Amino acid sequence: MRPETMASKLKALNDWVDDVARLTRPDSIRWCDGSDAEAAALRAEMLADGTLVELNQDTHPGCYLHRSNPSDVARVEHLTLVCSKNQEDAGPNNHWMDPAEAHAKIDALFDGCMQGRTMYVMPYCMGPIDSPLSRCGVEITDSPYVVANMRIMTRMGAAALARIEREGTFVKGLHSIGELDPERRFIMHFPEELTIKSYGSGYGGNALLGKKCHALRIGSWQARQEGWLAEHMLIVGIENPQGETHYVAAAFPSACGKTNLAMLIPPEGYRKAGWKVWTVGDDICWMRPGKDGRLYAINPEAGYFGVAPGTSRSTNPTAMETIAHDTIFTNVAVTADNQPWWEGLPHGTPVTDWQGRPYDAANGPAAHPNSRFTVSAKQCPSWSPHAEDKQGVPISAIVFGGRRPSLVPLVFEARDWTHGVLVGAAMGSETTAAATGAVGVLRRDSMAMKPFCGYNYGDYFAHWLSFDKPGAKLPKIFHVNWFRKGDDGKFLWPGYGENLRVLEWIIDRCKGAVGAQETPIGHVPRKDDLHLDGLAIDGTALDTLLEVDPMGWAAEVADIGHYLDSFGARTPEKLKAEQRRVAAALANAGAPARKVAAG
Ligand code: OXD
Ligand code: MN
Repeated sequence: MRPETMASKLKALNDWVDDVARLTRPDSIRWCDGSDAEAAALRAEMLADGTLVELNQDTHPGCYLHRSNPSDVARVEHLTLVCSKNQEDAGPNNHWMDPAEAHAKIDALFDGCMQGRTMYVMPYCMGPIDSPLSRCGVEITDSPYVVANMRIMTRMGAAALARIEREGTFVKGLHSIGELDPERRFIMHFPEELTIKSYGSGYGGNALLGKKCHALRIGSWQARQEGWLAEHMLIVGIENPQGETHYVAAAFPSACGKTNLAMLIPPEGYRKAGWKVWTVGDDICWMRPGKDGRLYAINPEAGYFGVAPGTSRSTNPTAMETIAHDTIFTNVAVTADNQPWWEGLPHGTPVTDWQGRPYDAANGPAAHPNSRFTVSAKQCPSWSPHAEDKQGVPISAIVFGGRRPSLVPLVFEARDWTHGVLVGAAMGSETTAAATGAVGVLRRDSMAMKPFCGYNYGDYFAHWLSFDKPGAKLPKIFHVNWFRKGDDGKFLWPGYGENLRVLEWIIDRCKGAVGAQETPIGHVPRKDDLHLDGLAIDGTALDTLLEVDPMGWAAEVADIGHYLDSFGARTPEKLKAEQRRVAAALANAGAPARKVAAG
């Protein structure tokens, strides 16, 4: 750690740290250098005060458990604000407060809040340290748990500080756990000031400010100004037996399987044939057009903050290997011999639940449904050798998807970029435990960015459309649905590793090597277009998975029209025209035309 007296060479950074210290009045200030010695010292302090609990070091070397305050286990969308000068710029997709009012409100909470605490100053870089696509920030926090997580999730410390000092600019993030009181909690973003202020929560998405707050909300705002895209997407490389790797970026809402897809294990037949899967990122993707007109992507993160429940040797063996050592677990249960445990693990019995109580099924699940692991990406056996490439990896296909129990086919391809933007904008999904509130409710979640787009969705759609310009060689756009259910309520598609069959069709479509059926909603594979050998799936399930119901879709597309209208004049006319084109195509296909409100 830098001694307390040692500050940065950058005056703007020193001045800000001084201002924050004057406001929050910590007992001491520590500048984090990201070193192993610093991490070990912090860990010892957290073990001593109970912030971390040691797990079984024989079975899980270097693994620790953190139990959060039970009222602080997920993102809080209703307390997350975008404080742009003009409310319209934040849009109806964001909660908004006037910046002056917001600063006053949250600074009153920060006033004196670090008394008796240490204030940590963490310079970090989102993306490979030498990449022109990366962006830096500094987070100030009073939580050592946040420091330990940020060290895994970002390039945190001396190298980031050196880049910040060279560039002279950085995103300012101020965080305090405050009293962990849900009544005194705000996650505020001031995009025009490149500033984040977060008070009252220690939960990942609210407190690790490099992740959702910087890499998505502020990042999306910067991306629009600078001509790139900051997206809630995994990035995966699919290598075929000929040794050719295609990179796919895929947007799914939180807790809908991004980590599983990013770490997919090919089905046995594919493995034997020589298919490999390479993980570049599991949650966030920054993409920018390269000189050749293609989109190039980096993963701004350096680790995974993944959902534990449901992760097992059968669903995600790669993740299980990744988290077998040097991992921070948050809100999982533990077994009698002190191993981490969560629902979905076939072995082991929980004896202590996520709140540290003796496990009793009457209290609900042993592990919190949004319990997490934080682990370095470097521990992932499928970590791509190109994950650190400073120019990023070229994207062949963009995939959108959500939890749709009915209507939406297993996969379809948009006919062009504009249609693809409509498909992304129209995305819907059932809500999950990653945010507080009801679970399993269908809501529109355009590009899986509903909780993360730092500006008006109408402007965001226009920004997406703007990439279609002369010379652009844009990826093809697809939509997938792994979550379609049959009448018995069971999933029709096996998912997990078998999803490679769908990715193969997607990649072959990009290469023009496979057929499809043209439908009003886009190109859908016929049964024979998918490689299904070795897969036990019955013909009727497949028929349902690949069917397009014009009546059902007419209602869906009419609803999409209303949704686009809800962003008023900011929704680009081109997107509305595209919605009308699809509605007309459905009407021609035999569905009764439905009236769409004029916008
Ligand atoms: C996450 C989320 O933690 O989307 O990645 O909530
Ligand atoms: Mn996410």
